[in-house]
Amino acid sequence: MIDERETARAAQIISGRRELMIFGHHFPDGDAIGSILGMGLMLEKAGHRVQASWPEPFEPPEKYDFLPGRRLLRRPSELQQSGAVIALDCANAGRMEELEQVADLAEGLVNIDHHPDNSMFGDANLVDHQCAATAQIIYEHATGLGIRLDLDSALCLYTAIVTDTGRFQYSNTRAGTFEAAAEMVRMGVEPNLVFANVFQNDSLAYLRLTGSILSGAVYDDDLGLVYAALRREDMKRFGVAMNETEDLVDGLRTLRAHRVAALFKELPDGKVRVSLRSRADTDIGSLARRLGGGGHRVAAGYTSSASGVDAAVQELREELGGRSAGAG
Ligand SMILES: [Mn+2]
Repeated sequence: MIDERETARAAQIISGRRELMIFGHHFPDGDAIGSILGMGLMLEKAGHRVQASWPEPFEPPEKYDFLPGRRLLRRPSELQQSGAVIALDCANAGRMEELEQVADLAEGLVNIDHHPDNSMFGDANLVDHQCAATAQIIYEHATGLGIRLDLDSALCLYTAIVTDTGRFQYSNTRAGTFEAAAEMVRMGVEPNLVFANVFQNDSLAYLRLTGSILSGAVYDDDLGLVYAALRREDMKRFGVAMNETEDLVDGLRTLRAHRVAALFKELPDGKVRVSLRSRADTDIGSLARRLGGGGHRVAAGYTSSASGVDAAVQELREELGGRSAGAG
């Protein structure tokens, strides 16, 4: 729950400044992008000049090209320092990477997020981990923030909610999530249009990459761990970019009786990014935090300090094996 005084404090920071910068996290997902664009449009309508960004690599995933408000987006290097910053979907200031410096110098910092481990780094913190998506917090507190939803911003926020709830299937989906979505549909958002753009928009190369990665999946019965690896040579062989692989881990989650699904991605610099998903009874958020990452109870990630995919797999096995099922 968010205290009204907190919303009032955020409203004061926002209403006092014409210039606003809205930042999301490294490798933004649908919630980060939808929230940035949706809130950006609402603030623009309220008379603000908005610049929106996220850390490099600044490559908006193509599947979100249908969302309005992309004119608000700036590369980090094109930003002009001005006014206050609103950080969206960031559990801590470090998630903004190089933009954290810009936020430090800003005339006020508003933190809007739904991660349970949010560090409350803002001058005002609208943090509610009961909300399925950051976009839902924006929706619920719009009036208090002095902004209003219209069809364009509703399309962005709806897309954010759909992606962060796994199309209303994950354990974060509550009645309030449907209520927010229902209001957006009432305003004219077409669920099928979002589906077609976000979930029926893969390239043939991506489809083939998925097949190849899934056919290499391994299941560890003792740990209930299903995992697969995406190596740099796979990306090159299939011609798929890193920003297309956000949902690849979901292909592993349909396996019967698994506890944890993990996708190990070799990054361009050779480090290994681990995306984790779990069933509701296994808290992988705290596991990811122990390994230097973060996230939610059932969806989290970290960048492994182990060298190479095999070592990263071993590291995760030890973490899962060393702690009993359902710990945390
Ligand atoms: Mn989110």
